[in-house]
Amino acid sequence: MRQATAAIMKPLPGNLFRVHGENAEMRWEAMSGQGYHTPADRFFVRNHTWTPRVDATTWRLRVHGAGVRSPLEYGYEELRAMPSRTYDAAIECAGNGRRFYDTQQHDAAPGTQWGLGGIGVARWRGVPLRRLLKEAGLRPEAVDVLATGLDAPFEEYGHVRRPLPVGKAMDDVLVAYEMNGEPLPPDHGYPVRLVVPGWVGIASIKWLGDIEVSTTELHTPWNTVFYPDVTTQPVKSAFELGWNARLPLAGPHILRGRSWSGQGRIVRVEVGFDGGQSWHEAEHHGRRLVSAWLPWHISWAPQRTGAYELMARATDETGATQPLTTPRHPYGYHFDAVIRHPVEIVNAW
Ligand SMILES: Nc1nc2c(c(=O)[nH]1)N[C@H]1C(S)=C(S)[C@@H](COP(=O)(O)O)O[C@H]1N2
Ligand SMILES: [Mo]
Repeated sequence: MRQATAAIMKPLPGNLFRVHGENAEMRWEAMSGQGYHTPADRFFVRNHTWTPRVDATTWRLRVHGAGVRSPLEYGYEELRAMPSRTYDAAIECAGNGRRFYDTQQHDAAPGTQWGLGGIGVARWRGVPLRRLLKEAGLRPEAVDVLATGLDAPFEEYGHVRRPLPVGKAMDDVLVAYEMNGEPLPPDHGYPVRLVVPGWVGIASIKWLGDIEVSTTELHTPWNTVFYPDVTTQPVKSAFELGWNARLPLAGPHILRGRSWSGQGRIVRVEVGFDGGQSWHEAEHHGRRLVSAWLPWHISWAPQRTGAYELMARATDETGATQPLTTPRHPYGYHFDAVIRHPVEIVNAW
């Protein structure tokens, strides 16, 4: 048996990550003092099996199926030589925040007990999937675009693979080979992965090996047994603070955080310091126009020592806002309720 953390190649220092089996969650305090993007050394990893070693010099990407007129194959250098697009996008696991079904709503959902660290935002560069589909002669009858990973088969279900509706595939999906200006790291899909903005992380297939375009709806375990009926991500917010962080009474403190939604830009963030009895509007800075995440900050001058629950609630441009409790979900996906983040105010360090 491989050791659980042997599923991931990069170092997983305890101050940056919490390891759950084959997966590693980012600790939110690791974003404190960072810029807009999540550096690769602290970007969460979600692996069904383990990170494969793929040789880019022999790697080929096939685009084929009944939905295209002329099947095509691309090598790594060919892809890199094509006109590229670069943009900021979040990748977030559908199960991000699952632990709070248990700890906040006393209704535990089975599966990896992610806190809020199953998300990261990177600057991705690659070729629009639209371009490859057009080059292969996309037919008007095309329905689904099935991306398959080159990682080892998962249990009896085979290679990780999930169909995307052709409408999304032709919209803003990237066939990405760069993350934050560097070739993709092995754990994040080297040499090439999909990046599917706004959608659940499973859509962003890593170690991309094959793209099949169908003229009928496709079914794989990854849209039937796992992750059925989930597409866009709801609104969420996090503080760039450790869980149970200790802060000195001498303030005021500038509390920082980020909010995001798969449905549109964040337009408002409110913060509560007293368990949600009153709300104060946070200030946004930079990047308002990007639909990845919105950094914000707010000043807080606590008047007494002791335990507090910090809360942050965001609203996106569609009007979707974070509720105080979220309906039970059979798979524990999409926990979008406001998180009660415990901190302790102390007299001295
Ligand atoms: N081939 C392959 N692609 C995959 C996965 C996987 O295990 N194998 N995991 C998916 C899931 S569930 C998520 S949330 C994201 C995580 O991307 P990351 O590990 O780069 O953060 O990759 C997706 N793509
Ligand atoms: Mo995921």
